[in-house]
Amino acid sequence: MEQMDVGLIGLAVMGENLVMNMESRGFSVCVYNRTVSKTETFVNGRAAGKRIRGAKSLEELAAALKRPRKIFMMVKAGGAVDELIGQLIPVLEPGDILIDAGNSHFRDTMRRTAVVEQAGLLYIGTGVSGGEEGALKGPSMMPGGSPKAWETVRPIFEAICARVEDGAACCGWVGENGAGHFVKMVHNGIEYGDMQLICEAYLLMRDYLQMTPGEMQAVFAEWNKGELDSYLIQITADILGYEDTDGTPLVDRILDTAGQKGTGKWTGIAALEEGVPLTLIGEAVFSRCLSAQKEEREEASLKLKGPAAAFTGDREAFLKDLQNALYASKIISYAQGYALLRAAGEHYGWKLDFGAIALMWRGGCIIRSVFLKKIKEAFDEQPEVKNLLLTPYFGSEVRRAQEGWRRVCAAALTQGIALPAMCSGLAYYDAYRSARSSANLLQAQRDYFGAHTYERVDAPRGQFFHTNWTGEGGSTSASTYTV
Ligand code: NBP
Repeated sequence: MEQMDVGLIGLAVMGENLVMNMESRGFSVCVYNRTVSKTETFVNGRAAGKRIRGAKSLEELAAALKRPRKIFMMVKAGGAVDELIGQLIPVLEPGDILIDAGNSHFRDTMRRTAVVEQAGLLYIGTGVSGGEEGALKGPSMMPGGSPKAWETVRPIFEAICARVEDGAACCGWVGENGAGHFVKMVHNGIEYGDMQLICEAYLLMRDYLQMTPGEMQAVFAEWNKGELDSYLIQITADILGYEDTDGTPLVDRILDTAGQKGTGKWTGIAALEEGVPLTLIGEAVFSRCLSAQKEEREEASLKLKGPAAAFTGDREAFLKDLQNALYASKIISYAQGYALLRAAGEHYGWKLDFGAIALMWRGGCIIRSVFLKKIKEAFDEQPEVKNLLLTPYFGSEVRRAQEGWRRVCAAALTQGIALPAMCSGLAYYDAYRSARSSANLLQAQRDYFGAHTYERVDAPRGQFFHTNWTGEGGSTSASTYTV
């Protein structure tokens, strides 16, 4: 019987579509699913007549594949992946390659890479973004893991991934062990930020400018022609124009409680661990949490009063300001996300290519946008730049957009409309560009109550002082360290 090019385990929405994608690019695929009836349904239905064969057991799957075997695992993230790895190692041979294409946590991927390599096999943990459609037509892919595996599987990844207008592949080797899944995690965090920013613009249009969904649709469609041109702005316009069965806007019927599956939270936790201010994405995650407290918010809305928002003035001018506020905040979000990537790269020893990562996100994935082309250019010009805001292009773009951004945040604050992401983005911008912060007072407070010591502006860095502030403390100080 013909030996198949690739194996894939997990025939849910992502797995099925990835198989169809691989087959359409010329690869024969042997598939396995824990619930065997799903394999049969797929092989005899959607996959009928294609170079796709079903296996009823992992042994049968292993026997059907060309050496070295290349097996994608597209199963629920978490324990299922460990369970599968445990079952696969005994039926595979040295040099075979296991590819986890689910949304695994990068630390799990680091651990699994070591386990699989110890068994003589090679491991890849790859981010895959683009949902069902991306999996079928070409997702953005972010592979990391055992470097030796990359050249073998590269032709498959490059054949099935998304491509941008000039033909460049939205896929590239990210780095060792968990690097691919880390980059995918940050991608998802950035997605949370982008979505929250769009929702804040929508909130101002709805509650302050009193615009109808139809009017908002036209604005988003217009914004999609300029620097905000992106998949998420485009689907927002589509959503605002979508009518329910009775002809009224469906968006008004949807309950305002957000769900989340954890990757935004993981990004926030990683930022806290690395000590990187990822304030905007953090606010996006917390906004989802607050939205989910629907009943409590309803009670609070009756008890806690604020100003009644009322817009007077030039609506077109305000909408222009809002466009600038969204754009500038988005720059902050990406600057913070990339700062997290930089810190993690240094911490874990990954040599991350930030321009290449921007290219991976340019097509196929949920955050795809014209904007990422500019990010790629900025990092290609200055790969070592510490922060995207310090590049000439983005520095001048934020300077250009900031007046409108400030007016929007000021209006929201005085009118009592919550814009946590846009306002925290602005606070970050102002704090980041401050040569002198308020932390001199903070250090004094720490030294006052805990003898934590401080450095002086008139002494060399690294020399620490303690003051007996009350005259009652001693001269003994705590040890000085930062975690
Ligand atoms: P799900 O995340 O819903 O996973 C379902 C699949 O996992 C089924 O094939 C199921 O087999 C299999 N599975 C489970 Br559950 N436990 C298993 C176990 N112990 N051993 C073997 N197989 C097991 O599917 P999905 O939405 O297609 O997502 C797959 C992966 O891709 C996930 O990690 C997800 O986070 C990620 N992802 C999803 C999207 C998306 O848009 N959905 C986008 C990007 C990435 P069964 O049929 O026997 O129950």
